[in-house]
Amino acid sequence: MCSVRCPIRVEVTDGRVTWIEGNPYVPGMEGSLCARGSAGVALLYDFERLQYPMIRTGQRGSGQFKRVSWNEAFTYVAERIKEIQSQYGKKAVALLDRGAGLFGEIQRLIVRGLGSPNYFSHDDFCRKNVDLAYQTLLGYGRPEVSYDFANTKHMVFYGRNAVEALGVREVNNIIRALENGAELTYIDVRVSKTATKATRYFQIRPGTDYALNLALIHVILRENLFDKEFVDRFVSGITELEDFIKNYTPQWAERETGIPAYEIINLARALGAAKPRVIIYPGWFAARYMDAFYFARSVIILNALLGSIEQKGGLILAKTPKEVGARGIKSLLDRIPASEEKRVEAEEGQGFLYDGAGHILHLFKAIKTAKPYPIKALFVVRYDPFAGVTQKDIQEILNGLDLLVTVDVNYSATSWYADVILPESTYLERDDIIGLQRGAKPTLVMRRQAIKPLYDTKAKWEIVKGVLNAYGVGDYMPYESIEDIWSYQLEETGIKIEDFNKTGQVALCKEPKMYSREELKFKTPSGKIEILSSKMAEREVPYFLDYHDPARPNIEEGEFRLIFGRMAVHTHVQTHNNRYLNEIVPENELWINDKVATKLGIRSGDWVEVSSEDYAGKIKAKVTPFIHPEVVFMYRGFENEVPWKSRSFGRGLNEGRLLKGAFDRMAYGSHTGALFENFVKVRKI
Ligand SMILES: Nc1nc2c(c(=O)[nH]1)N[C@H]1C(S)=C(S)[C@@H](COP(=O)(O)OP(=O)(O)OC[C@H]3O[C@@H](n4cnc5c(=O)[nH]c(N)nc54)[C@H](O)[C@@H]3O)O[C@H]1N2
Ligand SMILES: Nc1nc2c(c(=O)[nH]1)N[C@H]1C(S)=C(S)[C@@H](COP(=O)(O)OP(=O)(O)OC[C@H]3O[C@@H](n4cnc5c(=O)[nH]c(N)nc54)[C@H](O)[C@@H]3O)O[C@H]1N2
Ligand SMILES: [Mo]
Repeated sequence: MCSVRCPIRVEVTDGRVTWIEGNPYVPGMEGSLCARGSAGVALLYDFERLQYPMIRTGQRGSGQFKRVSWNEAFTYVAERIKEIQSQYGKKAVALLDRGAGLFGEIQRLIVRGLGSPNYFSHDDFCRKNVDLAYQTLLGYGRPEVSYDFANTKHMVFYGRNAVEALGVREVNNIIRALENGAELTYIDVRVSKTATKATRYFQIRPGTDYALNLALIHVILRENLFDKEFVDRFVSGITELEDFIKNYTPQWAERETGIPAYEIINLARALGAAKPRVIIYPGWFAARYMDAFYFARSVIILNALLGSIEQKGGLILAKTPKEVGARGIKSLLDRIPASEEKRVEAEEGQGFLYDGAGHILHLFKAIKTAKPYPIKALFVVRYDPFAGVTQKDIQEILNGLDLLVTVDVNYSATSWYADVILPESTYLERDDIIGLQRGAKPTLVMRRQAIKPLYDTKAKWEIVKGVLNAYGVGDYMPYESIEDIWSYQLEETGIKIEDFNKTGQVALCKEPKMYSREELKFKTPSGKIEILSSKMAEREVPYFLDYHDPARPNIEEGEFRLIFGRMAVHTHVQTHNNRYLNEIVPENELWINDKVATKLGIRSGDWVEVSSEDYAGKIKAKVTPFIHPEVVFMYRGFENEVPWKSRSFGRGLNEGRLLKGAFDRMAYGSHTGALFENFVKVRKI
């Protein structure tokens, strides 16, 4: 039901799924699930989801499709791809998905099998800044760093609304830490649910978290609060950091952030006292402000100064199967030769970082402008980008594409505009490839079919196989069954399929493995934590970014910065039509500061219009003292435009339609999105 993929156990009675709970064998789950996890039954038995393959018959966006057989669908897609490739080259095909995740290797076989390098994920709108920041400093990626909440003494979260934008294990561990006496410092522009659990809450001025961190680093260095042994041994570039940070005093930061200087100094001292058992959390959804990449680096630098890396109660580095004395699963992707061509953004020169998955903003640009070269066919898998962008952006993307194929379980906004829809079976009706859960105790996990598909849908591996077969490269997918795939993946591990039977997972070692400071080595070229990153030098990205004061809206005129976030009972856009969850929260409302609202004559429950230059919508106001006056906030992704989804159709307001210009804006150094840099007008109607 969301990308956290909390492990579950499913009960089936007389061929019907009757109960879903947290996997009781997984530590931290304790059988619990959130509302969304429990509502999986309502997804499964929903008549308003995709039921069979379809090809568009009317205009794009008209909602006119015809039902076809799987064979027709595969043949149609393969033929269109061949036509496109003969005109524009193999690399004119791209695939965009919702991140690799646990089981995501499988869809990448499509794009590689079709001979193109152009694989992209949603990460640029999600966690890419954190990922790149980790890579530049530690040589590890974000999925390779976990947090030992249960044993920490002090956690600092910047808008990481962990108890609402939740993963069950993480919340359980955070709450346990609080019960054990740990402190939580929470920084947000509004009082989120996590703020209500915090020991210390700072209401920060929007977009100024970087200033706060520069001042924290300043105090920690000036007052020698850092872990000297750790820093001497592992951190390079301290002199340059000291030089950069000189003028960023707490008094200066007070003027930027609105947080009193003495509070910043006190926080630095509290962290110094609790070190090394501290977690300064770089967050998750980090595509917010233009300086997000440098902000994420400042968070990781704070951890490095406090010695909390590879430390009980701090940040824990993932171990490869080899590092724990085991053999890992074999890659399916490795069987297919990679294209020699360069991905679109790799053609775009220096000045920004990239890694395994391409930059989505560069993809959008290439589709719209045919530069650096045309992208004419796009597969979108388990992702609904059109739900979160402006109408203009949808139009420009569609104008550039000759073929749009979606693989989804629901009628997503993107599917509504697609040429071909390939419906996947829900996670309760299908088997997936074995995944590797990274961490100090690397663990293989298996997801198994609970019941047979209710409609004419297929598992992802079958869809991939169908496309590659029809295109004439079936050899890349020589497996006849999921057991064939599992056996191939497990070939070198000594693990058998049956070993997953009881708990759904097999750990590759008995105890979590941690390195002592004597053994520890980072995966950067120097083996150290590189403040002067080799990766950045190579790509000509500056090591430091000077702080820029974020623009202030004209509040008197009813202008605000637009921010948004996740809510506990929904997953982004995909659950708004879920029968159970829709009943609990059918639409969103607009949080607005009470003093400002009074001036604008707005009271709670009033309808207001929220508008950008090219979109306006209406929503009910929620007037509250618990939000900064410069922003308005809403839960994301409502106002579904697909009439087939009758429960959520037209309800609430979609912030994505208001993000004028956001998809041409690339964050400094990382070229990710910066989605909180938009202003809107609000007025009572
Ligand atoms: N405007 C705006 N844009 C954003 C964000 C925002 O807050 N606002 N947030 C950003 C972030 S952090 C993220 S992570 C993304 C999230 O954006 P999305 O990933 O688009 O969000 P979801 O609503 O989770 O949609 C995922 C899609 O996967 C489909 N799906 C669900 N289960 C399955 C399955 O088993 N198989 C298949 N094939 N499909 C499935 C759903 O039906 C849905 O269409 O959006 C990013 N972009
Ligand atoms: N229930 C549920 N849980 C989820 C998801 C879901 O859809 N539903 N999605 C998952 C995904 S894909 C992601 S990426 C994560 C996201 O996890 P989070 O990033 O924790 O979640 P958001 O709700 O996006 O939180 C954004 C917060 O940033 C705050 N904020 C805005 N501007 C500023 C600022 O300038 N400074 C500070 N300090 N805070 C600011 C907002 O007020 C908001 O509370 O959640 C994951 N968990
Ligand atoms: Mo995300």
